[in-house]
Amino acid sequence: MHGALMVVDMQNDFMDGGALPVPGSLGVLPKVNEYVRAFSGRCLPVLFTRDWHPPDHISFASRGGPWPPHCVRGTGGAGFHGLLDVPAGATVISKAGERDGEAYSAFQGTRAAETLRGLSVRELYVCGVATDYCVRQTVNDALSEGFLVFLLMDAVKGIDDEGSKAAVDEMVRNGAVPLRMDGLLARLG
Ligand code: VGL
Ligand code: ZN
Repeated sequence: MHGALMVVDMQNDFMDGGALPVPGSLGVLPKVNEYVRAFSGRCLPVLFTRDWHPPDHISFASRGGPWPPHCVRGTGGAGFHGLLDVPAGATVISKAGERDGEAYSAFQGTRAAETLRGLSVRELYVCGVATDYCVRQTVNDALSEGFLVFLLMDAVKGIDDEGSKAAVDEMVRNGAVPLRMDGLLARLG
């Protein structure tokens, strides 16, 4: 199985109580950890993405953007949640580090596609936050890059419920396959 897990933006600022909280994000954290263990326990690659903004990022309200300041590189808010299982040897993909550009997708301005191809990955399993922003754009770009993409429905959470439903519909229309833990375990064998 040439599959890899991509865990999107499980950072303090996106967790309940953070600067830009995804409501219910802490509720999916245990399931995210289960997926991490399912992959790392089988020596399959696990990649963690992180929003990694400069202090004056264009997406911040101070610059006319839609968001409060969040995930400023090097700050505690940008760190992975303390309960997130990050195995030794996992790959970290930092994104949206340019002052004047937004990048919701883990494939935008990063070496994610090259890294995955270098690992002979053909199937990408995606979980994390936020369904309606970074998960959505990451999945759509992964499909465009030619990966077979599975959306891990029991381990994603969005900022807005309606927006997240629309995002899931869009990802599935684009070719993403919705999957849950039982479906993954069946595929892993
Ligand atoms: C995200 C809003 C702003 C995300 C990142 O990770 O989905 N959302 N920056
Ligand atoms: Zn951001």
